[in-house]
Amino acid sequence: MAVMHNQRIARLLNEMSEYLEVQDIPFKPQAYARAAGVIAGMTDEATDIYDQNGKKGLDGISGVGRGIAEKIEEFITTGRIKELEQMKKKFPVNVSELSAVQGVGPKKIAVLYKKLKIKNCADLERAVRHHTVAALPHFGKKSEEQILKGIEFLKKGKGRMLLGTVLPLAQDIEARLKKVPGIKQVIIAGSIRRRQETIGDIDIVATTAHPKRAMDAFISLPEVELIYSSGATKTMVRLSLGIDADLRVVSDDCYGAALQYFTGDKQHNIEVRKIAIKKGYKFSEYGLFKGKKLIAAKTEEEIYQKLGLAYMPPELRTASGEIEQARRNGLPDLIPYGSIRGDLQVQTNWTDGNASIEEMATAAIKAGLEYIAITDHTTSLAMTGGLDEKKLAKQAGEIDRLNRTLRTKKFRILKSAEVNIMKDGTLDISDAMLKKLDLVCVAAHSHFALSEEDQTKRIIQALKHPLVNILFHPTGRRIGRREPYALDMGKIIRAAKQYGVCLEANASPDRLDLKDTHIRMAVEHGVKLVVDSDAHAPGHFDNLDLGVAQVRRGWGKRSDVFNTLPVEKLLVVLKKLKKSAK
Ligand code: DGT
Ligand code: CA
Ligand code: CA
Ligand code: ZN
Repeated sequence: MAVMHNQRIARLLNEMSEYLEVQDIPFKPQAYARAAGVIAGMTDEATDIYDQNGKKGLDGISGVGRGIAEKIEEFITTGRIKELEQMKKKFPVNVSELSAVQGVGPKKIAVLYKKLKIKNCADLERAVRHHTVAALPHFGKKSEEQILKGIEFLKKGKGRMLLGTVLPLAQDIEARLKKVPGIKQVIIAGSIRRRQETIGDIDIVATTAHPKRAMDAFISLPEVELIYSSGATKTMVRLSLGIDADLRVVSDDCYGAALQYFTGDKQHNIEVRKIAIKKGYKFSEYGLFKGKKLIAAKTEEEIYQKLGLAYMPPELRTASGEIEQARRNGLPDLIPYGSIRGDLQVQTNWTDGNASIEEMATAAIKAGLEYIAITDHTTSLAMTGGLDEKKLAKQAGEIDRLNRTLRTKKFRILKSAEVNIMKDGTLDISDAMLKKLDLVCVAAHSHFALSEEDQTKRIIQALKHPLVNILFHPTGRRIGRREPYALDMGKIIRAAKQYGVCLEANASPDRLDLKDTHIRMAVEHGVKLVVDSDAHAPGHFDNLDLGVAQVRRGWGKRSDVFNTLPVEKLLVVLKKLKKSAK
């Protein structure tokens, strides 16, 4: 069975939800959306559950009712959901494409189809440019402008997928190719190896004395949907995930050269080639040569060394100063993967997460963590059922109870909250209550349209608060969906330093907020970071390494990230940092 099955099922359930909502059917859409979230966040495969316990097993997943369990069974056994296909026939609209446009929801999609026969983004763009949309009910001139902006934003990111979506599949393919007899080395190169936040295609480098065997194994992968071309050194295919993959095969002697070449990025490679030429070498994917004489090809290390450069981790290869530092042996010792000890942003079913505090703690222990902070939303974020002070106090009682039972496991649940920052920079929870928490985290979730000056002032106002320890997802972007709000990051970073606040490197695949350049700025200014998964489901702790990757891309060391510390130490340094605030 293909990998990422949970993701595929979740995508389908989401589609069900969207089509039901467009038809204005009550309640069902929410149930499907919720089930999709549950399935996407599960650590067990739904297909395994079905194999072991049938429909009953699926029905037993909390958040999945009997009707939806039936649909999942239908999909697992037949590969389709009839009802969805019927709805698509009746309503031949690309709902997921249209609803990706900021400001376009199911109700509007229904109107757009009924009145203007709009079926997809291209139709919508044409209509908006002809100003035929503004006159429709629920629309106006302003929403036309917003839609156009949204479409342009989507076009910019077209064809690229989130690292977090592609990486698990790429790693799985890598593992399967490694087992093919005759293949010596296999590695994912390109933007994935550099852990870039979005991915254009998957580049795989393999070494073998039997290229044909490797190519045959590659094109026989169950995920291969289409073969563009297949030759002795290069095969290009399309995968069912909706992304292309290339396999290049070289002999084992030039593994390092090929790997360096196909890892990129292009700009880094251009700079490296310039250095090679200056030294009188020729450099290609087959090696570093002086005339016809081979100088280095087997490993990346020896190629860089012959060029007078220290080895550069792939995450740094962006032609932004790494080559100068490598020449001086001045590259930072990057934070290692797997070095996060505790996750400081975890939501539960007290608000918009889909599991209990206990279930999240159990999953965190399984993921090898030593502590988590429970950071449910607060009262002014009504759509998530944000907690007021009474509920926060009640939650604290529950955490105390769980901590007593977890003591033997040396695991600790910290009391915290994702306190909502109001428009004027104040918080929606009283100081008296905040004082009872182990740490206080803040975030903005609304008023994204403020001017850069006002937004910066507003956030700094929150950082000034004497009890605030961490600013969550500082720029509010959602990759491919929402631009960051306007913010003077230089000022935010200086304020974080001044007021003893840590900045979050949020590891959620579509946030990755802060981004690499901001992290580098923070690190340069000595501002401390934390890496959080922003978990809303037990499976989300797996995302922590995406945040570590982002910190590595921002030249961050282990010592720059506070939650690499054991919990007692973490609490001490957070306090100390706050005390040092001016
Ligand atoms: P992507 O796929 O858009 O996410 O980004 P990359 O970096 O994976 O780019 P891709 O797939 O076009 O090429 C993979 C690597 O191969 C790239 O990072 C550097 C190398 N490469 C590709 N084309 C060229 C080229 O024309 N010149 C040089 N020096 N390197 C190239
Ligand atoms: Ca690529
Ligand atoms: Ca490529
Ligand atoms: Zn948030």
